[in-house]
Amino acid sequence: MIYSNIASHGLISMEEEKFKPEIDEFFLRSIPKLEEGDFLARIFAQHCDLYDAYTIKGEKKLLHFSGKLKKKSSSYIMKPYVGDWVISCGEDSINIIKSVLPRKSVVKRFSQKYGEQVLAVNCTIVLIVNSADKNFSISRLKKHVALVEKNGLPYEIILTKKDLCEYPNNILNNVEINFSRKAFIINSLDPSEVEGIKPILKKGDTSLLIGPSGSGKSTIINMLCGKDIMKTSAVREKDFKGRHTTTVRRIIPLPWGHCITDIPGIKLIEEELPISISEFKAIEEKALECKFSNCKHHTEPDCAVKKAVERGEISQDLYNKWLNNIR
Ligand SMILES: Nc1nc2c(ncn2[C@@H]2O[C@H](COP(=O)(O)OP(=O)(O)OP(=O)(O)O)[C@@H](O)[C@H]2O)c(=O)[nH]1
Ligand SMILES: [Mg+2]
Ligand SMILES: [Zn+2]
Repeated sequence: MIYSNIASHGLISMEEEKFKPEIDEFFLRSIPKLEEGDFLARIFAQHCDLYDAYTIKGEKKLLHFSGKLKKKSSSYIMKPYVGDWVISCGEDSINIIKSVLPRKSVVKRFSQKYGEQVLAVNCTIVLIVNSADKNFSISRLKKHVALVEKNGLPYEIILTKKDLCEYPNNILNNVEINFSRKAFIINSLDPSEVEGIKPILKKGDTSLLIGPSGSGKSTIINMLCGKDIMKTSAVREKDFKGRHTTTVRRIIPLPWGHCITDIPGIKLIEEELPISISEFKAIEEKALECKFSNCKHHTEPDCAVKKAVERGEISQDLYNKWLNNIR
């Protein structure tokens, strides 16, 4: 039963190289006393109740987390996620997850529609990937930033598809001003440009890529690895939307000892946001058309926002509120 699952989901691929996950002090401190046959492993991929993991010695194992075991167990066992360190035991083919070590961090989303959803655990940095082509939307990027800030993790913004962008510097300036931080803009199909983000992917750390489907998350990983590890596919021509190509969460170890987590694209909804962000959406979208990327929509010439207020497309009340709150 388990074997047919492995084959159909392709979780274990034997040609993969050995990889020794690095464990730090934080996790070492919380390891319980191990029994005969127990081993420590980090989860690298998940499909339902089956997990790919690397042991501390660098062996690849398939782990099983059974609901039955969870019920039978006297103590509560947390459901494991990609990124978790677990204590496991068993024969070569079927290993059972006995416990999950306390986590350093959790990235989760919460909405009425989906409830609480864990995206990844034990990440040290999040890379927010949004494409800067026709599909770019500052309010969408704000949603991703808000989600990461809510989870309290450090992050970097990476804008992709620079090659499909008429004025890449304008978008970059706009983003850097809006978020008061430096951002990256790259053509992810060009290895020398992807090289530019390597310094933020430090040895021993684990990063998480989040962004809409089709923004190029898996493409970046393939470039960093120098080979096609993750499947990618073109966005739909009619609306530039992605096709949800990545369906399984997975950590990919990079050659210099950094772990990068790829997850399916996420679509964030308004209710996940602080009100201040969704409320001024109309102004922020319009601001992309202003002559100056650092336009404050006040006294600057050729300001698209002021023009929209004059035409009645943006209400005077909202504009006044924006001037008082944001500027
Ligand atoms: N021209 C251009 N195309 C890119 C760039 N980055 C990614 N693409 C293309 O965009 C498409 C989507 O890329 P993926 O890497 O599959 O996107 P993803 O974010 O992993 O999408 P999901 O797995 O669906 O969440 C692919 O056809 C890529 O070749 C870029 O910088 N420039
Ligand atoms: Mg993908
Ligand atoms: Zn303006």
